[in-house]
Amino acid sequence: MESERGRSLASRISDVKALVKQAAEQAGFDLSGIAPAADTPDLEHFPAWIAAGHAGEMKYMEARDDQGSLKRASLSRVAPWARSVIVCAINYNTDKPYSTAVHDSDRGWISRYAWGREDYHDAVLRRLKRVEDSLRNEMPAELQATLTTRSYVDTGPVVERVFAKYSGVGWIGKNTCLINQKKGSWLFLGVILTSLELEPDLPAPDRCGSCTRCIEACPTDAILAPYQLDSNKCISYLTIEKRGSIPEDLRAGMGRHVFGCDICQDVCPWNRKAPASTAPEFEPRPGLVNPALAWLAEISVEEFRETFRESPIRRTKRTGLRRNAAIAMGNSANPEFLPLLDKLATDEDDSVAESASWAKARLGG
Ligand code: B12
Ligand code: SF4
Ligand code: SF4
Repeated sequence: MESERGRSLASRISDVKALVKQAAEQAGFDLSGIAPAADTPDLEHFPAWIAAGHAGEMKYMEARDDQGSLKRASLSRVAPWARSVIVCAINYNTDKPYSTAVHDSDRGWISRYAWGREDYHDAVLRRLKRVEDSLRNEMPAELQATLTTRSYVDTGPVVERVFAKYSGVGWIGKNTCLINQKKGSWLFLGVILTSLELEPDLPAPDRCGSCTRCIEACPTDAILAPYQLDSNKCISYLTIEKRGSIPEDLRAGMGRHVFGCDICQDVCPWNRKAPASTAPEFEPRPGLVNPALAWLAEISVEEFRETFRESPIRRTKRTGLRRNAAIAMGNSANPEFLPLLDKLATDEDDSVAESASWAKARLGG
């Protein structure tokens, strides 16, 4: 009798796995999978990455528990109750050309993840909550009583790509991005930690092979070796996360990037046939794909607040965006920016003024 009950519970849990996948699809995710909430060899690289200083000024990456161990290096430190990780991924690709494909020197480059109307954190979390709700509402009552779940998009102490790999959603490429064989790497990830012991999917095999395009294409040599990225050199970090001045030796390599960078994904052969997203939130907003640099450099406090109210671009703040626009003007080879840079060189914001002086000198002004 006891084993009969046990078997029935096991089969119910396997039904829950099917339920999860169905709920993820209904919530609008393109891919989903289940990973064990276990420590894996990939996570062993994390402490070395932190110790090498590759997180730069992103101090939240270094959060530690009471014993002084890095929280992100093991789920057992932050969620000892977790048994499985439900990984969901949504495509944010659009049919617009690469951000760097515009040759108009007046315009800057914003990476494609930030072209949409809504911040992806909100768009993905809302969908994860729907999956969580489906789990709660539709799973057998005896499982519900002990169910614990927690959803994260970026902000939790979880190295999401590692769990995405072990959930079969994709492999971690040499550019460190999570790539799916059919959808490419223009994917946002979200994870639901759960106390349910669900049968894991198989990890996705690495399909990078002998390719090294991303490493060669990176303008600032931020990919130190396959699978190893130094944030301090990455344009995405410099334009979004770095506060104050950007080191001078990296500015020329930034080109006209003003927010994020897509180059190591643009060159990836697995993105050649990447489909466009159907999620309305990620539809490009007019003006954001290749914004006018002069507009960004002179944007007022009110216009910044209004324009980027729900956009991930908020994160760099008005100061960061104007600083980035000044550097991009310096890299534009367009002397028409000189009068504007003259004005910006006396800006009340130090990092904007200093970047504008650098840009003037670079344009020969
Ligand atoms: C911090 C962070 C950044 C930092 C650092 C990036 C990085 N590579 O770590 C910066 C600001 C640079 C950044 C940039 C971008 N990010 Co980001 N970022 C994060 C965040 C919050 C944490 C990542 C992390 O834990 N890094 C720690 C390092 C150690 O992890 P890792 O590089 O992935 O390393 C793994 C392997 O490479 C390998 N490894 C590491 N060292 C070594 C050494 C050896 C010898 C070997 C063999 C392997 C190996 O094991 C590691 C795991 O331990 C995640 C969200 C999350 N909570 O996970 C989003 C996240 C990774 N970012 C995301 C995105 C979209 C981007 C950008 C594309 C945005 C843009 N267009 O500008 C770029 C991509 C740049 C790139 N090539 O990675 C997505 C990625 C989706 C995807 N398909 O991969 C995520 C998952 C956010 C999300 N929820 O969707 N990001
Ligand atoms: S996002 Fe840009 S700067 Fe960062 S590793 Fe990729 S190509 Fe290099
Ligand atoms: S460009 Fe090549 S090496 Fe880099 S992630 Fe794509 S397949 Fe892998």
